[in-house]
Amino acid sequence: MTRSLTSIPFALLLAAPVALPQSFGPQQIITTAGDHPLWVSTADFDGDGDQDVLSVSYQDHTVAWHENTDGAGTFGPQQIISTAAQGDHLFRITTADLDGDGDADVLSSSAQDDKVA
Ligand SMILES: [Ca+2]
Ligand SMILES: [Ca+2]
Ligand SMILES: [Ca+2]
Repeated sequence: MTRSLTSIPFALLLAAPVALPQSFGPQQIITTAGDHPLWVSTADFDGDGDQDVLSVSYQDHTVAWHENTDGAGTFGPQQIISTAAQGDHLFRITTADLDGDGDADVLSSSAQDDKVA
């Protein structure tokens, strides 16, 4: 019997134990403050060791974050970082420490003003 090498990993994948799906609790609403929130990300924005939530809202061109106030998923009110994107085409955000100072910085892209900021 001839087997191609490409079929072996697939057979091993099928034989591997299958992890049971994680169960989740009920939906927890963090905010309804943004007008058409389009993208979210997480980072520790205040440096206290827990993950905070970053969001971008399409219609009000707002980048904002919510502090994880207890480290267990309770979030504070919207804290606006920027509304500088022109028009209503603010699309994506991500975070990284761009200046090497140890804190999370925010990157955004907005289509109408052709800007990455
Ligand atoms: Ca934090
Ligand atoms: Ca916190
Ligand atoms: Ca930084």
